[in-house]
Amino acid sequence: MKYEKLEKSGLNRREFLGTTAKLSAVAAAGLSSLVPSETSAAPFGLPPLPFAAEALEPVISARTLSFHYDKHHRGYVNTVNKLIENTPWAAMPLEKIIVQTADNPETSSLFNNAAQAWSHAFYWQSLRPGSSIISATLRSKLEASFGSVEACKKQLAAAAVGQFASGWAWLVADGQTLKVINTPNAQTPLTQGLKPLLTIDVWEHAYYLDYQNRRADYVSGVIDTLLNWEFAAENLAT
Ligand code: MN3
Repeated sequence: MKYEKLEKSGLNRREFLGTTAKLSAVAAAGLSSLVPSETSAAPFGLPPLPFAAEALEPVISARTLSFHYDKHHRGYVNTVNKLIENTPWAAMPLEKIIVQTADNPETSSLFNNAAQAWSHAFYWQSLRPGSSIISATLRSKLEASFGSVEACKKQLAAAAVGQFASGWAWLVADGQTLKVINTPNAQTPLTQGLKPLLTIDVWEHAYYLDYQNRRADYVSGVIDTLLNWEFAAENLAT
């Protein structure tokens, strides 16, 4: 997410300026960031949803979206805040916490919750109601990497449907090449030196109320009608 999105998300100017210094290292690394809360005791706030709860219907119901955002996403953010309280992690941006706690059994709980907090904020931005235009720059990158936009969508669907049990499907930039990958559980491309452009949550909580075991129907609905290609282009340009 970019700074203008922080402003739109309701931070006042003082809060916005306060976050800027904290985020500059993250921005320099070309990574997106959650919205840190400057006003509460806990460092990270739950970023506002970029759309109304019913905006993604009929592909994702308001009921699914409300549980997913208000219970699951909020739960991850709250747990991160509890785990980092009075520790050196409290001074770090979320991305740094994720990278520093990865692959260490002693910090697996913090890693899992921090990565899930980050990935959900990124997932909401990856979706949008209504039509989404693929920019000429992004389209040429997609065509160079996959052959066509349709071929990219097919790979994304295969990754999302094929991810065994819980996880995520991602469109990422690996240097100049775009790739589709999937990650299990809370794993994220951030720890693999890859730049995320879009993601699809394929944990059962993302679709089970609406689709039960029919993950493929949820995935095709998201890919065909909800992916935010403008967000992908912004991430690519960052
Ligand atoms: Mn989820």
